[in-house]
Amino acid sequence: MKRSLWVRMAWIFGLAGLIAVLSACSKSGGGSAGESGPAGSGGTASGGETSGPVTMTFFAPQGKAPWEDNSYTKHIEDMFHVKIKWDLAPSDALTDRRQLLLASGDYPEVFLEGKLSYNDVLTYGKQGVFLPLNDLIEQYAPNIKAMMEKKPYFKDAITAPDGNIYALPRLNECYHCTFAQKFWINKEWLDTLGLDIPTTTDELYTVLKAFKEQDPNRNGKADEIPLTGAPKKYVWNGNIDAFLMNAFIYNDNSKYLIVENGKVSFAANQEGWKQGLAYMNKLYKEGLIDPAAFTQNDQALGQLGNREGDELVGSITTALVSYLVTPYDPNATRHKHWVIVPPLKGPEGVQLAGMTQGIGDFQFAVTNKATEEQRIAAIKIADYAFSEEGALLSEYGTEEGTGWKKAEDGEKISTALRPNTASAAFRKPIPTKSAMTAGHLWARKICPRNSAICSQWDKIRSRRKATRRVWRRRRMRTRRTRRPRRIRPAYSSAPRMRTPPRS
Ligand SMILES: [Ca+2]
Repeated sequence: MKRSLWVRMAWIFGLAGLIAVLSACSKSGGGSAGESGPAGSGGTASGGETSGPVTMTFFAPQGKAPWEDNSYTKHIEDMFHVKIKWDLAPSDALTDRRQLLLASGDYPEVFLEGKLSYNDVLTYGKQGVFLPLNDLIEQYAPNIKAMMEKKPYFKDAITAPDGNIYALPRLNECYHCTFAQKFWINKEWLDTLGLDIPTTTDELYTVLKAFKEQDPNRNGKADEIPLTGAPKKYVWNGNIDAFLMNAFIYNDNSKYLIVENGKVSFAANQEGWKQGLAYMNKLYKEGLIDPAAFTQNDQALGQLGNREGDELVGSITTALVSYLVTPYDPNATRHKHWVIVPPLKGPEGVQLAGMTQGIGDFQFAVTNKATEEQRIAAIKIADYAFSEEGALLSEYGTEEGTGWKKAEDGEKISTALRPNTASAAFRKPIPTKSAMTAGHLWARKICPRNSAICSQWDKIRSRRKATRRVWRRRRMRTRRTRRPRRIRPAYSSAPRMRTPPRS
């Protein structure tokens, strides 16, 4: 998502995740870096030379590739002279597993990606399970310190009421993440109908009405969908109110809180919210909002936007229009029809934009099982994730030239990385399997849907799928020629529909 910023963001937990992913389970035992020697978790030296790598266990979600073989894991292990053992949980059971560990008292030294809520952090911080990181940061984490100075809100957000920092979150200030409650409109259709980009809610109504009634795709059929979206669990800020409500009252699209005269209050029981709902209700009743916007997932949305034939959608609420129209196919042009709509002014003059500061769940915590040596190593690893180098290597892989390279003087990053703007990235060899299992696989977990790496992955995956399909067909053909044809049961004789029909 973001990039350089994202990357930085990845810092902590990207990194952490990364690290976790990287080394995962590990066969454990001896050290891999440096000298050798079993170096259990013991060890007392607090600073300089130690006899062997510091061994410790990190808790993290299972990645798609083994963490222990990941090149970034190895990089970290070498760099910090540590040997990481991995305690991994399936992503969808991460919270349960973490709670179980904490309740049993048999938890690891470090939670690398613990997905901890504010309450978790306070609870376990007060119980002494999570150690205060303040002194460790002060002594061993110059990058985290610098970040707290540079971003006071980051420091505020991670400091508990008692003044301690018990855990660290991900931080991600990518530009398009900061103002991600967006609205996109089909400029091609606006031009066809001689309309301008709407600036108010009334103008938007007029435009949507025109999309519905004036056949902007010029196929002679009333098949246009003026406005679509999707539940936000499937599509980033795809819910209809994410953008529109901000023309009536501030909508953070998450906790629905606002600050009025210095007091925090609830947005969704205010008059402005009611007006916003009434406006959306009017759009819906008049058939301007796609009913599927309340149920469809990202795949259905992509099928709708990228379908062959006439273009059907006039506008969409989401952070990334690439959910709807792909920019990654070199032959695709539809995405060029889409432009962003600035915040609309509502009937009462309200004109706001939802803003997100880049702090996610808490992830990294050091427990009271960690020895002094392990604590220091752990905080240094987390700190490295906050450095530019650490973020870069964890996100894109540890070897420059494999999957990424630094831009030359004057070279624009977007040109180098964006396959859609200059097929440059596609001309480069696709990362080999080993490169993928090294930093890229886990990097995918945190990269934005539309980043170059992700898109390459999608491309690779779809190619593999296509190859498999071809082989399957060949096999079927050979079978048919060899065996006498069996009569198929009636239920399987119906032709399969590739895309569900849309009304
Ligand atoms: Ca039409």
